[in-house]
Amino acid sequence: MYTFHTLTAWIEEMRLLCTPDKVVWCTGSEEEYQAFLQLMVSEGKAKPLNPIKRPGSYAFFSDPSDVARTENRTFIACQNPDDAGPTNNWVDPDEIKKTLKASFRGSMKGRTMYVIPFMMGPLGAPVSKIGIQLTDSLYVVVNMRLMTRMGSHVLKALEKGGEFVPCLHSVGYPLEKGQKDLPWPCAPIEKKYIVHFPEERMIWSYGSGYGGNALLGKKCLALRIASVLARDEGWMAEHMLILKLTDPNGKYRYILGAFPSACGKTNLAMLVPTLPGWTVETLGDDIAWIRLGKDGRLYAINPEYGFFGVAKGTSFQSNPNAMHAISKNTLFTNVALTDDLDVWWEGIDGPIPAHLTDWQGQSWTPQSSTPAAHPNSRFTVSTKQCPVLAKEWENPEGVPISAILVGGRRPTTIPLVHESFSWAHGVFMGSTVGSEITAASISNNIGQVRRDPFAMLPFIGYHVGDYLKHWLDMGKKTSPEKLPRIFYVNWFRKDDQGHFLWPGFGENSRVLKWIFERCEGNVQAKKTPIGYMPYLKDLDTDGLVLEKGALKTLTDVHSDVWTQEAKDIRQYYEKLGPKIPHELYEELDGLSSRLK
Ligand code: OXD
Ligand code: MN
Repeated sequence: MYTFHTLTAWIEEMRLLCTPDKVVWCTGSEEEYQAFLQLMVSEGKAKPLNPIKRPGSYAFFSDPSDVARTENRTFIACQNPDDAGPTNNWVDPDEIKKTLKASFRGSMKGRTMYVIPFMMGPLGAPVSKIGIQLTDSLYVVVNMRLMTRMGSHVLKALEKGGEFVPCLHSVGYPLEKGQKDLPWPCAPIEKKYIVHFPEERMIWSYGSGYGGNALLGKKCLALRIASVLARDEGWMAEHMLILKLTDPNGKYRYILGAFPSACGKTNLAMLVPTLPGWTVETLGDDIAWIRLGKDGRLYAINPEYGFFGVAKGTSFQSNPNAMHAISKNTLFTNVALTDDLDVWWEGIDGPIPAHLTDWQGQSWTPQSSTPAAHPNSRFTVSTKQCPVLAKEWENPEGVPISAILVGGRRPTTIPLVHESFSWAHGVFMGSTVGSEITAASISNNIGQVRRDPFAMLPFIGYHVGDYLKHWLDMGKKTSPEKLPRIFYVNWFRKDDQGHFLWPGFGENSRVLKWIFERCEGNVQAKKTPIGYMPYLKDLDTDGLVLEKGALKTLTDVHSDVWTQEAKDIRQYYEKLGPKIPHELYEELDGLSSRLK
C-alpha cells in the first residue's frame, strides 16, 4: 500500500535506483513554475513567445522520434494475461520489473529528480485520486502544473489518509560527467516502456517525454489505472467530454460525449451554437469520472485541470473558445513559429505566412514539402482560461448527466443521430463505434471500420469484455428512467463525391437541441430498426443550407447496409473472444431480426 507513511521510503528507493544528482519537491507555486520555465529557457529547452502577441507562453520542440503516445510500447502488467484481454499488450509484472529496473538504474544520473504531488479531481471530491510522479523532465513538471491540481496542498490531503498512485518517469537519457544535454532527451523507441500495474496501482514510464506517455496523470492514471479502480469500486472512468447545454429559456442539461481521438471532442466541448438563444459551456474535453449519486442519477466530474489539445486545425472558425483560451499563458509543443515569434499551424486562421520556422527548427515556406507544424502538435492550457467554462465545473459532487453521445468518423452507414431503446442497447451502440479507415491512413483496409468501444480502446486497463460488462452492470444499479439516454451521432457522413453532408461545428447544436428535447420528453421519435430517430419536422434546420437530398441521406436507414454492419459487428465481437457479454449478442440479434 502506498500511503503518506510509506511515501518517503518509496521516493528514497527510487532515488537509489535512478541516482539523480538531487531531488526537488515541487510546491506547485506560480513562482516555482516561472522559475522552472526560465531554467528551461536558459538550457535551450523552451522558447519564450512574443510577449505582446502570446504573453506568458512558451514553445517546446520534441525529438522527431518522440511525437505522440506510443501504443505499441504501452503495456498492462498483471498476473493473468486474460485480465489484460485481447486489446492490450500484456507483460508479466515480475519480468517487466526486472527489465525496467535495469533501465531505470542510473537513468537520472546528471539530472534532478522532481517530486510532483498531484490530484486528479477537485479537492474534496469523493472520487478524486492522488498521484505522486517522480520525473527527470522539467517539461513534464510544467505541463503537469497546468494539467493537474499539483503542489504541497496535495501532500497535506494525503497526510489525512488514503493512498496514492506511484508514478515513476524518466526520459531515459542519463548524463555522464561533462556530457552535454539535448534539447529533448529521450530513449529510442524500442527502449520506451509505458507500463501499468493495475494490481499494484502503479505506473512506470521510461524513455518518452511526450504527452500521454509522460504526463502520467492523464491517460495512464485517469484512464487506464482509474478504469480498474472504477470497475472494483463501482464507478466509471471514461474518455469523454462534459458539456452543459442551455436552452433559450435558461433550462440546462449536462451531456457526455465519447469520441475517438481526432473526432473533434475539444471542439464539441467548447461549441458555439448557431441556434439563437442556445449556449454550450465546457466542463471537460477529454476525461470524465462518473459515479452514481444518492438520487440514483449518474454524476460526472472532470479529473483534469487543463486542456492538452491538438493545435493543428484549431482556428477561430473551428473553435473560437479554444483560440481565446490559448491567447496567453500557454505551452505549445511542436508547432511552427512565425518570424515575430508567434505560433502557427496548418488550419489556423489567416493567410499562410511567407516564412516560418517549422517544428524541427528548419526554415519553412509555402513551397516546402513537409508540414510546418507536426500533425500532433499540442497546446497545454489551464482549464480556467476557457471563456465558456461552466461555473460548476469543480463541483466535488459532479454534475448529473442527461445524455451520453457516442460516435466516430463514419462516411457511410451511420445516420446523423439515433437514440438507443434502452441502456443495454446504448452499451451495444457504444461497443461498436469507431472510424472508417480512409485513404488518409496507410492501410489496405480502406472502408473497413476500426472499432473503438466507447473510444476507450487504448485506455481500458483490463479486459474489454469485462469493461463492457461493467457498463451493463452500472445500468442495473438504478432505475432505467434515471439513467442518461444514449445517442449515437455521426457528423462525418459523406456523399458519393466524398463531400461532407453535414456542416458540423456550431451547426451540431441542431442535433444537441433534438437530444435536449428528447431528454425533456418534448418530442416524439420515429422507431426504426436501429433506434429512435428524429422526425424531420423536429430537427431544427432553420437557416441551414444543405446539399439537395442531404437530409434524407443523413437520416436514412438502409437495411442491406445495416445488415452488413451487423455482420461486421458480429465478426468484431468474435475476434474479441468469449468474454463479450451475452446481453450484447442479444442486442446484436435483436438488431439483425429488426432489419429483416
Ligand atoms: C488525447 C488522445 O491526447 O486521445 O487526448 O490521444
Ligand atoms: Mn483523448
